[in-house]
Amino acid sequence: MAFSKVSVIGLGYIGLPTAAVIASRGIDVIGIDVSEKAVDTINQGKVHIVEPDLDMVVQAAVTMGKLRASLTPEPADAFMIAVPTPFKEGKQPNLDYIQQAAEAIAPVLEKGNLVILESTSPVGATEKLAGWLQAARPDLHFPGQTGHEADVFVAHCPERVLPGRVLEELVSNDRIIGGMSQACSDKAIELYKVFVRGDCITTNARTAEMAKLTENSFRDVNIAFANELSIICDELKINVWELIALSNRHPRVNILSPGPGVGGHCIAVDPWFIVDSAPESARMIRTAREINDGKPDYVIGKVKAAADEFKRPVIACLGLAFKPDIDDLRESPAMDITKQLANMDVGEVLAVEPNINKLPPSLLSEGVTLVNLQESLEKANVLVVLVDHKPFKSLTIDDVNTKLVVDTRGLFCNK
Ligand code: SAJ
Repeated sequence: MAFSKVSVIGLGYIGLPTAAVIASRGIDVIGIDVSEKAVDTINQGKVHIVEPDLDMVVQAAVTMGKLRASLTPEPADAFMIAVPTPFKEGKQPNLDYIQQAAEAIAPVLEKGNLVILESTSPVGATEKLAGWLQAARPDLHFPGQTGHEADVFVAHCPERVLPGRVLEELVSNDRIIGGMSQACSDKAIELYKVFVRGDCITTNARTAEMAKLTENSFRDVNIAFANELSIICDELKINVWELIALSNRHPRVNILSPGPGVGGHCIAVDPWFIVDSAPESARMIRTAREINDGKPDYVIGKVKAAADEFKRPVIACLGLAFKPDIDDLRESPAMDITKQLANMDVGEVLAVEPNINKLPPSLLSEGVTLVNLQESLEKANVLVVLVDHKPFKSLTIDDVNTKLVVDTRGLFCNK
């Protein structure tokens, strides 16, 4: 086998599943992370992130002796970098984690190795990665974008999996393989073929970087269109959900769903990488971001207006996660809205989140109380639907007809 040992740098929600899936194909995998806690947890066969079935796959791989975690890089045939690329002040991409990963693996690199950048990255990041590796290892030859013979192969292969379906999509999704030369792409395909059932399509590194950003921007722009429509429809007293359902009957129209804003770690971040690279030209992409980022304040305005109808309003926020049927509260517009409502003292704020057992400190400190759905129905005057979790879908109009409802997800649109 061409790859007998693979190293995955960054054991987060992409790196850990990738490491475990490759290990399950019989390859020795060493995962590297800067968090001692993550390393210890994984070496015990456990997981520190929530993703369906991940615990089983990690436990099996560790028990078989195929997966192990460490703080220190060691030699391997291939290195896959899956570290975060957040943005810094001014919405500029922060590549520090990629640089640190490059500096960590550089001392153990050997001729013939493959280095893959999986992290979502601004255009040009893979070239920078090769530059950092080159600076640390002047004895080795790294590829330039033009692609000449190199000792180490470098490619960008962006992750594209959906949180909640990671293990399935890791295997079934098509992969974009952006080698810094054809030889780099060929080498990277060999590795992905080990576990990917989807097609592996080759391009250059810059196009691969832009493709990932484009996918998430496409979704952001389309959600912004739906969110803008929802505001226009409020003004014109039209039910936006009915409107979208009618428009989507057209064979070439497919409008997404409005909501309380866009959450998660990707769609609300990645478009800014395009804006940062082409600030003059990326006008629609920037506006879409602004529309989606403005939606929580718009929802808060509606809730305040509803609460004003009551002397001592009790407001129940249904859902805190960033999308349905997950427990991830980070970067969630529902969290933001709930927190702000409590902070503004609009009334007593209750939260219903069936996927968690206790509230995060940021809501506890604002005096928010976690209740179940039934209790919220008994106590609240104002009901704010923020996430369309499965348990909420069984609610009927009769359950809520004594309350004012701010429904950001269209839960009651057909009822
Ligand atoms: N949302 C809406 N209306 C919609 C669809 C989504 O308001 O019609 C909101 C959701 O409620 C959520 C946010 O958008 O707050 C994002 O959710 P999502 O399920 O659309 O996407 P993510 O962030 O979980 O994962 C995305 C995926 N990208 C695309 O679907 C183009 C995933 O494939 C990427 O791998 C991931 O980003 C990533 O890591 O970049």
